[in-house]
Amino acid sequence: MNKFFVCLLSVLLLVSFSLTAFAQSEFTVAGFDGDDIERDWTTHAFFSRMQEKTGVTLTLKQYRDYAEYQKAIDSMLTSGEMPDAFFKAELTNSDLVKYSASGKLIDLAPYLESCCPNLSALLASHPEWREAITLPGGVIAALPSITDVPRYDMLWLNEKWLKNVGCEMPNTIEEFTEVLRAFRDMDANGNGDPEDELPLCFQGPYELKLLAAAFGIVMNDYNVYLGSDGQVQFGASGDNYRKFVEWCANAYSRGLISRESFYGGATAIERVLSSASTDVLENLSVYGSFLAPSVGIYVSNSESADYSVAAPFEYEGKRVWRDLFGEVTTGAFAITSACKDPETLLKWIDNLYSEDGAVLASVGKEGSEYLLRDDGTWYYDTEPEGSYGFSEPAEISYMYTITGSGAVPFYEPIEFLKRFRMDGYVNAVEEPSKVKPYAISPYPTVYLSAEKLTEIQEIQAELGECVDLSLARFVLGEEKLTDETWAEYESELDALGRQKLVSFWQEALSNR
Ligand SMILES: [Ca+2]
Repeated sequence: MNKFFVCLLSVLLLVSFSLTAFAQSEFTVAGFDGDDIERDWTTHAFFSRMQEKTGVTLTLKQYRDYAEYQKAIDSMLTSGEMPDAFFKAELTNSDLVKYSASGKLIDLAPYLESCCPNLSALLASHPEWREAITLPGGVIAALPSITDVPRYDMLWLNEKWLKNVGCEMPNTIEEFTEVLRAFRDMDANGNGDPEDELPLCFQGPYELKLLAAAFGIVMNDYNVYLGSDGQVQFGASGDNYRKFVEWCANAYSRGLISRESFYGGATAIERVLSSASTDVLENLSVYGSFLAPSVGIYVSNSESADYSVAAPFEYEGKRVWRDLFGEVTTGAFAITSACKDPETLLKWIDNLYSEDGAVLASVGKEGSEYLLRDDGTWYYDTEPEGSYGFSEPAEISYMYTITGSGAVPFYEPIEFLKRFRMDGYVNAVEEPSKVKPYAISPYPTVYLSAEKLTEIQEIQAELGECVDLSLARFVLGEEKLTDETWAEYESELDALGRQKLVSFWQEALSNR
């Protein structure tokens, strides 16, 4: 062997050594995937498919108990026994503030452009998404779960009943009231008994407050919203809110709201069904309308096609509805200071911000879990090779995908999901899309320390309860709504710290 060759060989060896030294291919990753889902990360198809695709191997530590996981995060990030990264991380905004300040979670912002072209493109086209994941000071401590697939708690209406009683889809709260009356009086389900219809159902004051949108009010869990003038307002008081409460109390006293809406949801159908004979049960609808994030909460697959989402009702020329979750869920993927090669992990995760990767995460693999038609629509293969067959697409979700039970760091593939067509199934994107043009987030994402949050939660515990309990009492008629009782309600809010709560959220805006 001549000298030149030996030299060349050693240079090549050196190069390959340095490559293996820098490009790590094995990482430890911890995360949460709840116990409501039978899913084992260590044997799960998603991770092995990602390994085939990227050459990156993960040693996975899955937590199934949320409280245990939250404790584990704290002990991992304080004792120093850290994984390289957190996936389905469920890190709260307070966690992100705390652990990026202590240096345990690294700032991902400097890496995004070079390592995450898919995510960078999304953030460039949606500056508000970038803003939502950026901590004060410009740090990005974690990557988000992003979706513009609409996710709301919506008003579903039985269109079959609308036809039966000769009504159109209502556009205002007044028209809706007429529809509910017709449902109550006209044997809308056509079984000969005019007494077994439940015109409007929901689960408690929290869900009912969404309907305040029909009176122009959209507020967050603290009952506040950011007005167009930049001022934070308390939503559960004032004239419009009183009109809403009056409407509810009226509707309840006239039998338009089911009593069970305040006393546990499951009993509503049980009460009606207990009086019916079993052969009627199969095809008996009892729900005229309900507030719910998905139709399946109240009715079975065979009935679900009867229900449509109502567009928000028009009030003073405007339609609004609460965007419950927003498009960005923060804290879904983070890298710790223990990681020697953040670039490789970031390239791995960036796959999930592309359509291909997001489909693999949320639907599965073409030809295996789903099948494409020539026109681009797709459906679930309910009998994939080597399996016993699926009874529901939901089963596929547990076995081959990682969605559900916590936020996946990805960009949900909305265009792909719109092309789902399968007999007997509602397209989960199309129905909620009716609400999308009117959906607003009442208050933006802010990053607060745990101490700050505790401070406000003490006020919220009493004030929030006062709002919800008072609503329930007025609606159920336990407290008659008069000028006097309303004034008492308003002064109770003041006594419990309404102004302090509003000022707190006003100030929190300046920390963004
Ligand atoms: Ca009936």
